[in-house]
Amino acid sequence: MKNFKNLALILISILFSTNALAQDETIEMLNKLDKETMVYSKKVVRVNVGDTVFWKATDKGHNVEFIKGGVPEGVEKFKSKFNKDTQYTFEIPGIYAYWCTPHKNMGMIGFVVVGDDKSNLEAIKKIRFSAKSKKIAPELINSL
Ligand SMILES: [Cu+2]
Repeated sequence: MKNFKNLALILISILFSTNALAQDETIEMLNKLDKETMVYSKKVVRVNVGDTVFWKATDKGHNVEFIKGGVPEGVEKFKSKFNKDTQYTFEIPGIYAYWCTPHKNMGMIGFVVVGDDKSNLEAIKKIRFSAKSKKIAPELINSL
C-alpha cells in the first residue's frame, strides 16, 4: 500500500512537471515589424508535443497555411481564414513549415519545431520558396 502511494505521488508529480514545461506560444501576424513588412512576429518557435500555437490577427489580410511537404508525415493540411485569429495544437513531433497564403513570396514564412524532432529536415530543405522567402529561408532553416 505504501508503495502504491509512492507511485501515485510520483505519477502526479510527473504529470504536473510536464504541464509546467508546456509552453504555448503566441505569434502575431503583422504588416510591419521594425524594418520588415508582412511578417510573423516570431519566425521560429519551439514547442513540446501537445502544445498549442496561437496566431493573432493583429493586422488584417494574413493567415497561416501549412506548406505541402513541409510538415511531418500524417499531418493533415491546415489553412486558416484571413483576418482571423487561429490556433493549432501540435500532436505529431517534427518540423512544420508554414506561410501566409497571399504573402508567401514576400517573406511571410514561419517554422514550428515540435518535440525537438528534426527528422524531416531534409524535406524542409526541399521546399521551393520564391522571391524574398527564398532569400530568407536558408538562414531560418539552418537555425532550426
Ligand atoms: Cu500575410
